[in-house]
Amino acid sequence: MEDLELLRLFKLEEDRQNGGIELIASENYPSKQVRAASSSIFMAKYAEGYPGRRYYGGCVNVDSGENLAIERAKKLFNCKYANVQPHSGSQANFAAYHALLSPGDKILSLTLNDGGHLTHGSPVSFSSHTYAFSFYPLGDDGRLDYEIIAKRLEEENPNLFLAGYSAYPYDIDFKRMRELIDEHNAHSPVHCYFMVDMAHIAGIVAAKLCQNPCDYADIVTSTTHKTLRGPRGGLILSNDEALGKKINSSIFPYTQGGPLEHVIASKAVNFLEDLQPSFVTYMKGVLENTSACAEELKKRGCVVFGSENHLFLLDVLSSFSINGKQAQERLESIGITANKNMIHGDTLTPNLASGLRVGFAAATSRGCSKEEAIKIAGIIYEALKDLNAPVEPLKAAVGEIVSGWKNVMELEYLGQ
Ligand code: DSN
Repeated sequence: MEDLELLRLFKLEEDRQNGGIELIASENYPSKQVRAASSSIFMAKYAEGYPGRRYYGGCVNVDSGENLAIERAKKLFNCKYANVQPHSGSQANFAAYHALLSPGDKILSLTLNDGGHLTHGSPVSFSSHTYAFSFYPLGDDGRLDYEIIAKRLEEENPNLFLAGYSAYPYDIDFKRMRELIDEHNAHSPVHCYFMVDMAHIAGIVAAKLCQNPCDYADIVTSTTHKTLRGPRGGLILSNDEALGKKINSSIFPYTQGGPLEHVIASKAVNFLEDLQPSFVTYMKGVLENTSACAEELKKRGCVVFGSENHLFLLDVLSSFSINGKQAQERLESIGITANKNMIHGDTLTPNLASGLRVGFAAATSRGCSKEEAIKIAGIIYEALKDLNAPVEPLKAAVGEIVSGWKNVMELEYLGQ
């Protein structure tokens, strides 16, 4: 028997994804091979524990699958330890905090309105209930200010310094951060660990197009579905193998039960994909498209933050006298998906926000070219400059662009 209700929803979602331009910076499309692994027979296996040390029999094949994922992750990020079991980035962060800290310990993270994540100390997340968060702001120009970070380290004496962000459109100098923390630790009464949540930029790191935080941080967490182009899931990396043991027990048995071995197999396929030279070409395309779209909007007089990575923030309040919610809804009405976002110094609430976050990881996976990224900037500009202008010509322009793109269900493994 087929579940017709769900099949209908899957088809509608396929049509929605194929018919529109996806610019949400955290989204992407996995290849057919990545999707196939995540619906493989590994789904039917319980495997609490780690390869060679399971609480169940019959784990011989999933052990090999998980070992493949671990070894490929270590190679991709040039590190000594990898845990591929976290179900999500939030669970990876939860386990990383637990491996390094005790409840009540202090974490210094980026001011949330400047682009942090819920698990980086939001009042509505477990993180702020378990640990004592204090924050460092961005500088006046909306960029990380390493002098401010040094000053906040001295003021707070945290147990953990956290870098890595959800809406930061510039390069990050992890090496400089390591130096600041080492200088601080040389005289501080409290040892400060360095953690990086690289979920957004993991693909750029994998392609070696920016600094690798694994070279500098004690612990690095990530998701696997954003710029990496893998299945939804989490990942923890380190170069400290002793710390690796603590991370393992923080994931299982502390926060998770049975690992999702089918998703882990899918991560393994994706890591191999990301080790191919074609992934570097893809990631260069993402960076080029993001920057081409941002530059075109700037040429038209818009206020734009970035783009030095896979995303930029468009200040829609200054550029068009509208808020981020209005911009998001207007673009959705013509087939472009992006999300409202706070910008540095925002005067609006998070539900409205002054900015729009725009990224090209997903569109580039479907074949978006630099010329098309520039055309997309033009469509965004026309759509937002007059919210009452008819949608039909804009929808038609979106339709024309995506008609030449790959089908989201037919994307091939990047090694082919
Ligand atoms: N929800 C993700 C994002 O959109 O950036 C972060 O986890």
